Amino acid sequence: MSSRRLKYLSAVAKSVRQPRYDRNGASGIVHIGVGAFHKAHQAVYTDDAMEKSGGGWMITGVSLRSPEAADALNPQKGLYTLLTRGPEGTSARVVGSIRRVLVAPNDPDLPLAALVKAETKIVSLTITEKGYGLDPKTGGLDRNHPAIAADLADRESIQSALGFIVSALHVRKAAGLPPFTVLSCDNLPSNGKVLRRLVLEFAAARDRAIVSHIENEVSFPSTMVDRITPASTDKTFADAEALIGCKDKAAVETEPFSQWIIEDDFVGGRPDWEAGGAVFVKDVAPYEKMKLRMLNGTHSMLAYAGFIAGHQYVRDVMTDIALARLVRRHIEAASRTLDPVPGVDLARYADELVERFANPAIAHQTYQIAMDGTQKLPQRLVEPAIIALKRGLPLDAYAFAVAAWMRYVLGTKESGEKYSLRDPREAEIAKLIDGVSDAGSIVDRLLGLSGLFPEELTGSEKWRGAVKGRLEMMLAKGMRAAIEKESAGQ
Ligand code: CS2
Repeated sequence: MSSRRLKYLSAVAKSVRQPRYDRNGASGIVHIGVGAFHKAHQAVYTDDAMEKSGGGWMITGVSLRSPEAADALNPQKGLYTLLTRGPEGTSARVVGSIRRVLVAPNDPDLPLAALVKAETKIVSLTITEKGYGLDPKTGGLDRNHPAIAADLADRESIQSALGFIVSALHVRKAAGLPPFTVLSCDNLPSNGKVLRRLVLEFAAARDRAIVSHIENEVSFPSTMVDRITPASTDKTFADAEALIGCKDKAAVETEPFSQWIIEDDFVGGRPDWEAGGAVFVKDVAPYEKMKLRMLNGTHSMLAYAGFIAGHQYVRDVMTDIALARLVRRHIEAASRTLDPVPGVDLARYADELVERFANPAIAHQTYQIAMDGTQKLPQRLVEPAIIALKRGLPLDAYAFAVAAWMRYVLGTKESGEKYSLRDPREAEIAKLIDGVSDAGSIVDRLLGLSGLFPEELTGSEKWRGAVKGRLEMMLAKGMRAAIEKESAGQ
């Protein structure tokens, strides 16, 4: 194909949905972490909001590390294609809500300048679990987090998301400008409350004068975000070009389902995100727990077991009859740890999850989901396992999932091929299990990984035995046999 690169809407095929609102208006949002998920989720809701109710909410993106998003989006004036892939085919639309992306390591003054502009009303984040610097042991700030440690050691340094937020709030206050709302869009429980706590602790350590201002004037609504979004591939770019008629190096692909539940607590106003289907509630917690335990917990289980069993994609897992049965079991076990979720029929939600995982048009890698396990396990598997233990519910689903994680962190496939865990605690884990090969010792050592498994679990013989038995099977007979055995027990 010899089409031109996406830059002007005039070059986009007329049949493709594209923004008609004024893209030159104010940028009410600064978003930190412009990855595929943001482009398939919040940016789309914002596109819908501006389409329906007008502008002023253009997004200025900030990348804390990689220039990749800026390199793809900036030459396209922020425009990109969203491909929605369902069993019935792929559709495309061009999203216009992102104006440009600033790369913090190139010049931290630029993101800071965007954050302190009067027109900035919301600072939102998708920086993944590990970006927050949450110490799992204390629930407070991890002062060894590299970017946070750098920012705390030197007041001139701004490397972490917390550093940008606190510095910007300080400058705004000094200039007599109102603060902004800080909106976490990551898969952490009570993400707004956690972020508030971390911001306050960071501010107390670096800039005490700003603490009471943050306490009294800044809001941190919690949100539940959901849309399965695999990393873009060459096929994403090729399909986008075929559908819109321009080359697009920033295209993303996603599933038809999308959900966003938000606490309505915005200090400087917000876009009409309801236009895209966002739901505003008083308390997001029940929805977050539902999603983290039923969707993400099952995702983690199927990613570890599936990866070791040789499944590259989630959709392959779902055609493996025995493993698909364990997916069902996990979803149902997780649902039994929940209190009622207002307006949600959990049985229907469970059916929908199975359908979403099985979507044959989405190539979602098990290896992608497997990354950062130490950051994901607490809210996805550990919390519901503790509830199950307390309530006398079966532990099988969680014990199998955690055993699969323990098998995964050995870092070697059954063929002997090595892989990287892509986990911030990878080196620590390798050291911890160095030289041990029997299931009992591996379980003991990994259960002792600081901060990950609380006393309720490490002190339970029942839990330890349930995990050990499964890991033993995985090591002695292989993951396939372990899956078959587990599934036959159902
Ligand atoms: C996945 C999530 O990579 C992962 O850990 O479980 O990214 C999942 O796809 C999203 O939370 C779905 O909303």
